[in-house]
Amino acid sequence: MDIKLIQLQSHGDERGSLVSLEEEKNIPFSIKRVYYVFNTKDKVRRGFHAHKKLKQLAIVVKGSCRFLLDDGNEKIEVLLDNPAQGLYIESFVWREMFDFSEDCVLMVLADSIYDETDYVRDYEEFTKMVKHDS
Ligand code: T46
Repeated sequence: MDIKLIQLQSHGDERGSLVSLEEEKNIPFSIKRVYYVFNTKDKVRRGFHAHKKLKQLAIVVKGSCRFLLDDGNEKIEVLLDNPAQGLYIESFVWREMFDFSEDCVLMVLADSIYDETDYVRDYEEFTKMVKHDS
């Protein structure tokens, strides 16, 4: 599986750093929704689903967390700990997020508004769908 980590240009000077996110420029889609996960409790694991259509870019703007990405053939863990780096997650990739630092703020840009029918929350169903697809 190809893990796409997008390097975002950080404009730094003596005042600090700034990262800009622009749709169809450094973000490879039109941004329809932004959400963020924070205040995560110790040892919590989130996600446990794939999306049928949704494409997203995950950026840890503070702290760190890990993603497990699984395309049905391969499972890869990715550490996100850099606010100038985005993890691109395409459709039909099972994801779990874990090892959140106490201060973690995980921001996600999405190419569509929230739609519960786009979620595949059953792992068996997910593996059948990706095997059927390939
Ligand atoms: C994903 C990973 C990385 C909304 O009402 N609107 C929204 O835009 C979202 C994302 C969620 N919700 C509601 C649905 C649930 O009642 O917020 C609650 C928590 O959502 P969920 O359990 O899906 O959260 P995670 O952290 O397991 O997954 C989220 C995204 O849902 C998902 O698309 O890829 O982050």
